[in-house]
Amino acid sequence: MNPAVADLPARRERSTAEWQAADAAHYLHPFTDFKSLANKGSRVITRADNLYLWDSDGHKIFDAMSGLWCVNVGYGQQALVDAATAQLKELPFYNSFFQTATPPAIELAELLAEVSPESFQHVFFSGSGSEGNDTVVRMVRRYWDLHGQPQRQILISRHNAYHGSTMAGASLGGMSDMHAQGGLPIPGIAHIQQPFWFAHGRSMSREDFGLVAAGWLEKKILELGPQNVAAFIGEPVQGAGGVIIPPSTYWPEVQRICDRYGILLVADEVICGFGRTGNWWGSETLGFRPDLMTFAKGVTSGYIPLGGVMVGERVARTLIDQGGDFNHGYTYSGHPVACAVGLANIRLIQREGLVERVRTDTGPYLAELFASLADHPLVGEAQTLGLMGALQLVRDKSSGTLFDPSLAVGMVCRGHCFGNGLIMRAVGDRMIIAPPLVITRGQIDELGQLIRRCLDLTLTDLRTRGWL
Ligand code: PXG
Repeated sequence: MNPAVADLPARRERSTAEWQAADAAHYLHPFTDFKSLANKGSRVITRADNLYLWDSDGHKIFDAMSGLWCVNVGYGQQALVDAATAQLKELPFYNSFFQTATPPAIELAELLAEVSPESFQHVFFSGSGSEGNDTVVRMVRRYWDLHGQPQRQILISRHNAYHGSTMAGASLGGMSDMHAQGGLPIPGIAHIQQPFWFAHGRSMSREDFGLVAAGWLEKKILELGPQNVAAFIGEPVQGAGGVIIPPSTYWPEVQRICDRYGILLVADEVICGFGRTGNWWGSETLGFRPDLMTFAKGVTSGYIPLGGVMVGERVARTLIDQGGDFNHGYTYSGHPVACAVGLANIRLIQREGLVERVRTDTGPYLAELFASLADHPLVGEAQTLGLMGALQLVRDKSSGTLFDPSLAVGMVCRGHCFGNGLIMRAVGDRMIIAPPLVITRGQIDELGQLIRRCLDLTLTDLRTRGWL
């Protein structure tokens, strides 16, 4: 070993209080009220294996969120560690800017084409999902420039969508709290309502509502002028927005509308990609054929940052055949270590048959569990698709009446989950999960027991507070 490395001090073991003090003194966390976290103290996660995390007090936690929707193969996969280690030794970095490339980036591009629908033969790498969506904005505008329609600038997205936190990503996203800071959205982005049946469509059947919600896209296109619209972007299933699973009629109708006006269709597959919905891509499960697909997270199971855009033939042919320089890219586009981990990750998913397992075994089994949780007095709607699930908490089950949002009932439930060793997220009053794809039937049973216990504790708590 390099003597300089041997001399490095090992990481100092610290108590939770010491970690929290140092954290509060120096570390600004994403999407966080810094002052309130500093007063409360972070939960410090120190290690992980399979589906489980341990915190600095030694508590074991069932991670039903796969880190942040990304650890698809679960924690502790030696093949990914070995791939990173070998690549770090051989070639830790080289760029792809000046007519150079590295073997892992080339091989990963090849493998991504293999696991994608036939029309996707090319990829543009980024370092994250947000950067991937910045690439999308630049790429679709470049596409229309090359087609002699530079006025086609506008990308249409949806309220309550999440497309990242860069200027373009946050603008494409439909989170009002994000738009409220920093002068967003940037020009050339328009939003329509989301296809959220429970919130916006309960007066009609899901299928009818799906067509109505897709119709909002057509209405917006006509309002803006089809000649000005570059693309429509959406997550096949909205993740951060609360696992909003659209009616089956929605995406095929969106496809028809985009085709009708020649508008590019972009699937943000950052959460849905790499097996989450039971196919390699969420758009395959939801029945549409995008022109571009943004990915990140599951491409490396979160072991190392990597993202990108799968570029379908329609756009690729234009960029390649008529293009000239595309003046866009990141230092870490095609980072060799990240790509080596991506390769090991995808090969592992293939070898273990995880995508098929989600589609034919664990996905349907999770659906059965959620169907059984639907009888709980707090649950107004229980939905899953593959290994994503949402429980809508309601004040009155028979009428589906929601709680007053200011009570933040979802956070009460989340508190009980945390206290009982379960990470389940709250988005408003929707409790959501997206466990690693390696989850077994036995672990789904374990998850079911934990969720039911936390729902029961929440019910008792709400009654004690007089909120029910
Ligand atoms: N698109 C989608 C669909 C995402 O879910 C991004 C883009 C941005 O990716 P990066 O790698 O730039 O973060 C995401 C990220 C949440 C939460 O609260 C979700 C994400 C990120 C942070 C929090 O569920 N998704």
